[in-house]
Amino acid sequence: MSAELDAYWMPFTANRQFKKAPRLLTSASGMYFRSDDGREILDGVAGLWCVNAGHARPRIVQAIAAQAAELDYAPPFQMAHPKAFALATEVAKLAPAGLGKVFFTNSGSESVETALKMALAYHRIRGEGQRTRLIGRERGYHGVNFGGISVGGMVANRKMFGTMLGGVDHIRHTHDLARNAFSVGQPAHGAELADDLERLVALHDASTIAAVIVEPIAGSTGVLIPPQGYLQRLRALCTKHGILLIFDEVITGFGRTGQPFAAQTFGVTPDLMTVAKGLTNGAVPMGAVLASQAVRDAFMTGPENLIEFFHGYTYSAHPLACAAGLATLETYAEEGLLTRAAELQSYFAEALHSLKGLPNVIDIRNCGLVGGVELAPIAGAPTKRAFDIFLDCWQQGVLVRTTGDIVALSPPLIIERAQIDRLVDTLGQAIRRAA
Ligand code: PXG
Ligand code: PLP
Repeated sequence: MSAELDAYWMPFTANRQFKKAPRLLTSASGMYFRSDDGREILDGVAGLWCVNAGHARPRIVQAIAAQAAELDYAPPFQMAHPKAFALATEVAKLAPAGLGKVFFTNSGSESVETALKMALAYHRIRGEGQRTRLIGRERGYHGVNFGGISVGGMVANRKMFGTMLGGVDHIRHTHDLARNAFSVGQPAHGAELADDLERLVALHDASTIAAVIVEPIAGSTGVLIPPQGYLQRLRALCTKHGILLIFDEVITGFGRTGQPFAAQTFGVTPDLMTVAKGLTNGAVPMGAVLASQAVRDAFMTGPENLIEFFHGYTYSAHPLACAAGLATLETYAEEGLLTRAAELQSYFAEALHSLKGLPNVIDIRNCGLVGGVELAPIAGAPTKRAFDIFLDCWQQGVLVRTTGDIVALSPPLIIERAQIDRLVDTLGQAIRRAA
């Protein structure tokens, strides 16, 4: 391993393997990265599900540069700067009706921790402090901090880290290849899986449960689209039992599903929503929790001179992030990007589902501009088939993402039809070669 690669301990990476054959990106513009060996790489995953408007968009670049010169930093506790209010107002305009109170963080993981704490404090303030349980879902991904891995349901993210948060439980996941393989859009079967919450209510009693957190579409765990009627049923059960419903829209937010948020696409409104990624087009780290009026108002009941919510980060509502966020939302609006996935979804679905019948393809899933292709693992070598396909695509100049033996696609929302064709063709060739 060369010495200059050694100091950097890379996240979620096979470090030793990577450093033997590094994949380095040195610049980016629009739909493309450039690699250190001068190749153009079509971005099939919006960086990491975040660069929804494409790379290095001039309005965003200029906004960040100007902000750094004008006001580089402002303390966010008992102080503020104008763009924090402006961005919160713009985010609230896009949000599902009633979710207009915006608390800023610096990542999806921080948004999740913030939402979980908000839920616990909300119940306590209202005199229901016995509601301390947090419910997640199997195969959920809610970032990597302790709250998020506790409610999360991916074993690799959990098994090394002890007992995590106490009092957490999980409802079943919705992945069902036997009934739903190769569904186009939302699968038909599985709404009844939401009733698994009744099992946990029967076990723990509703009066002990603070919140349920789910991703409307589970992204990291392999693009699991909610069965028809499932989210509606989960919403109804939470309402019935006085449990807050949290949607983790870190991946699905900002146009991925054809509406600004998946809550709007699926017609189900949670009490709290976590976002990040597309909020700033990935250009500056930022996340947020969107809270309902009722949740926010519950906090505004004590003496006015006291801090209502003992929570925040040094970099909450960072000026560079706010400037990037405002410019990002302007870019989305100017180009109609937050609904562009709805226009492209049938073309994208048709292209993706054309891979049905290729060797080892056992399922294909899609919604808006997110797609998943599930492969039969190589016996005795789980994840290898998908990783080989990822490497093959990289060599062919296309960036995809894998999780387990699932290939995920989530291109920037500016993608053109010909680029969808190239993305899917390259993936198809790689799948054939990996047979
Ligand atoms: N919640 C959800 C639903 C996410 O998808 C997070 C929280 C955490 O966000 P931060 O910003 O702390 O990473 C995420 C992040 C992948 C992949 O390829 C997905 C994420 C992160 C890294 C890789 O599936 N999602
Ligand atoms: N650790 C120490 C010692 C700190 O002083 C702080 C913040 O002041 C933190 C951690 C938290 O850092 P951040 O606010 O960037 O999350």
